[in-house]
Amino acid sequence: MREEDFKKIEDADNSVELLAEMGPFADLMMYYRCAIMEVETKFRVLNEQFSVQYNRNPIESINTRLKKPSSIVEKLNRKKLPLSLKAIEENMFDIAGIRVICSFEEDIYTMADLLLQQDDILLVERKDYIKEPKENGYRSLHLIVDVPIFLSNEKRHMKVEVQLRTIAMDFWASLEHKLKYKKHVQNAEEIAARLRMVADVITEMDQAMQDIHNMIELRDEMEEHGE
Ligand code: 0O2
Repeated sequence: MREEDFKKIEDADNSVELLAEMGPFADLMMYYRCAIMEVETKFRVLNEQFSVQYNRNPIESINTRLKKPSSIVEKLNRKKLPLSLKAIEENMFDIAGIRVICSFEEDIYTMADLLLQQDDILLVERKDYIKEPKENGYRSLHLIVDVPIFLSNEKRHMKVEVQLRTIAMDFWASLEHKLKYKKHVQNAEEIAARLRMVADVITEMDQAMQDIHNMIELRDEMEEHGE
């Protein structure tokens, strides 16, 4: 693709007509949308099975997003990568994003393991910001996975970024995200310090909720066995 085509892509966030003109780029975005559908369905299937077999839903909600064209171009420029579809596919693994919100921390690891066990899923990268939170207090489990999509004439392998978090981690990250993208925030340091403090509080809370949940599950099991 030519440089001017990428300029058009950058301007095309709100213009479906313009994007439709960008044949190869629009195709690539369609492949990523298909990859999101594949991975989202895998999580929904797991949640459904848990709901029937264990009478509970480990997944609270799932959000998906496709990176905006302008953000793709901005990231390519920032990383000094060429403006090409090849550069996007080979270097940008967060075009297709899926966020899985779980009630409990253990469910995050269960869901991640169950996804990674599937024989068409390949793990490309794993970042565990729960075991090792970021300096600012950010916690989540990040996976980059390779998933095949089956089109009418070919099979393609696409990368999808999966973020798994508890409800509390997600609540925290949404608020912190606002701080990052606001340009002129007064008291930014104080806000960052309070966010770090709250991150510790929710880490403790997640742990306490997990413990209580395990106690309830154990009691249910004992009752089932007539103990
Ligand atoms: P958006 O708008 O959510 O997409 P990368 O720059 O992506 O190649 P990086 O930064 O090492 O590499 O990737 P990482 O650490 O896996 O983080 C990618 C995404 O995780 C971010 O995407 C955020 O969604 C989330 N994330 C990571 N760190 C933080 C954090 O400190 N606070 C919050 N709120 N979210 C975080 P984007 O592209 O930054 O944003």
